[in-house]
Amino acid sequence: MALLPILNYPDPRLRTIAKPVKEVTAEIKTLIADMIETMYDAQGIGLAASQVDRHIQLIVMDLSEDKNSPRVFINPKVTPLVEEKQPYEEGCLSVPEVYDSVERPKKVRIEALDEHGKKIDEEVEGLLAVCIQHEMDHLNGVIFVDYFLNTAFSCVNEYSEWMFLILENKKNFYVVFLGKCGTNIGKLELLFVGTLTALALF
Ligand code: K1U
Ligand code: ZN
Repeated sequence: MALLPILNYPDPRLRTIAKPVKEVTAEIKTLIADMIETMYDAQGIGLAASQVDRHIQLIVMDLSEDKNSPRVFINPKVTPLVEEKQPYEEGCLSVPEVYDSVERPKKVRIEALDEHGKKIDEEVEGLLAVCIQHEMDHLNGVIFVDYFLNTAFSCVNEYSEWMFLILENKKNFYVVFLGKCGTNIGKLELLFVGTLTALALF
């Protein structure tokens, strides 16, 4: 078994949409074992293949106290069963040290295959419902910070010769000065995403 490097936000590879697994080959079985080891090593309760740069529909999870009951979800489909949403303080192994509340449907149905090709069809609530929705987001290129970082960009020529970003999340506004108007902002996107990460940590 091997520990796999986990991609960190804002790595653009985390935005890749995962493809279905066609067959559980020996290579996929090795990946499952490596992902479980990586999840335990990182002290996570779940891990999506996207986070280790494998863009296939594969999730591992272990919600047990003793960390001895790993579960595998292959080609998962998750359907909300109720409109009611519940907040949960989420973390993400791809966004170290950031925790924030995300509201998700309280009860969902999980349809998937396990590592033996056996069908999973469960109606779940609580941490399993939270975690499977978080991991499904990874397979779809969505990261939990997307739920609470709304951003706006503004260059206010009328009032100032300076370019600045107005960043807004659900708690605060931040103003980040970029430079004088008319200067090269070719790296704006990178700076923007990098700044968001820094501010998320703030
Ligand atoms: O997908 C990931 O990044 C793993 C993530 C799963 C997750 C945690 C909490 C809510 C939703 C999804 C983690 O495991 S982050 C680590 C973490 O938050 C945690 C670790 C141990 C116990 C409880 C939470
Ligand atoms: Zn995550």
